[in-house]
Amino acid sequence: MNKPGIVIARAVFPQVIERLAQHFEVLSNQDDNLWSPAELAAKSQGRVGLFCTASERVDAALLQACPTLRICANMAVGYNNFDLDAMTACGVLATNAPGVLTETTADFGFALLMATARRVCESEHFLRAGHWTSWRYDLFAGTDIHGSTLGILGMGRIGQGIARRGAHGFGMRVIYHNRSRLDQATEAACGASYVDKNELLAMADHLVLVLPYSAQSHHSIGTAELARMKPTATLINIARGGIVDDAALALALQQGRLAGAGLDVFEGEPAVHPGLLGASRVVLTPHIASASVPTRLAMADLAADNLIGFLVRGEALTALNPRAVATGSAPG
Ligand code: 8YV
Repeated sequence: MNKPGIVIARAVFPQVIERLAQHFEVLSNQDDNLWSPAELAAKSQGRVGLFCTASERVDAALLQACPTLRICANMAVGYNNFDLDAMTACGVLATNAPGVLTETTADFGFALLMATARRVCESEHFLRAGHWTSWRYDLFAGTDIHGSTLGILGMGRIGQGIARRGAHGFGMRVIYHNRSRLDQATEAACGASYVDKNELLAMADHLVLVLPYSAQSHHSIGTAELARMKPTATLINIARGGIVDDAALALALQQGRLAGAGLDVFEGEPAVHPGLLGASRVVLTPHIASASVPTRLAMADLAADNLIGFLVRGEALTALNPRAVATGSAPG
C-alpha cells in the first residue's frame, strides 16, 4: 500500500527525515534551495502534509493550489508565516513548535544583551584589525548589566525566561509590558513588575523585545518609542523583523539617541538595513536565537511528531487551529 506523501520545504536533520519516512513518502529539500511560492505549490501537489519553517508562507493561494494538504507543521514557535484564517477555512491544521526552544532562546537574548552592553563584537573587530596598541581607561567602556533595569516587551514563555535570568542571575530590576498582565505568582517567580508601555520605554536600561509579530505589533518600536527611551539604553530584538522600524532605529543610533542595539531579526531579512550594517554599537546575528543543536533537533522533532500524530493517529500535539479539522472542507 502506498504511503501518504509529505513535503519538507527546507533542509533538516537526516534522522528526522528517516523517522518521517517510516510513515510517509517524503519529498525533502536537503539541498536547501529556497523555493518560490510557485515551486512550493508544485512540490506539494498531491501531498497531505507540509513540514515548513517560518520562511515559507502558507496562505490561501498555496492552499487553493494544493487541495490535498491537511496539515502544515511549522518548525518554529512564531507562525506569522501562516494565514490561520485561510488555513481554518480550508480545513488545514496548523501546528507550531512551542516550549522546546524557550530556554535556549532566552539564553541567546541574554547573550545579545551582554554583547551589546559590553561592546563585545566591536571590540573584537578592533583587536582583529590590529588596532589594539595600548590600554586606555575608556577603551570600549559600555554599560552595566547587573543592578540595571531590564525591560521586557512581550511576556510569554521566552520573556519570562529572560526575566528570571535578569532578576535571579544578574540582580536586575525587571519590568515588563504585555497585552495581558501575568498572575501574581508568575510575576513573583520571574521577579518582574508590570508597567505600561510608556513607562517601560522610559525606565529600561536594556529593553528586550519578545512579542509575536502581527499587524498589531508591526513597528511597535518606531521613532516615537525610540524617543522615549534613555539615550544610554540598549534595545534587543529576538522576536521578529517588522516589530522594530529598522530605518528609525538606524537613524536613532546614528544620532546617538540610543547607546546600542542587539538584533537577531530584521525587516525583510535576510536583507539588513544599510544604516544598521554601518552602525558601530550594534550586534547583528542571522536569526539564530533558537540555534543550539539540541534545541533545533527538538523543534524539528516536534514538527515531525505533529505530522505523525495528526496524519497517523488523528491528533496533533500543538495545534493552533484545532477547529480547522472539525469545520474544514479539505478532502480526507
Ligand atoms: C526559528 C523562530 O528558528 O521559532 C521561531 O519562531 O524565530 C526561530 O526559532 C525560525 O523561525 C525558523 O523556523
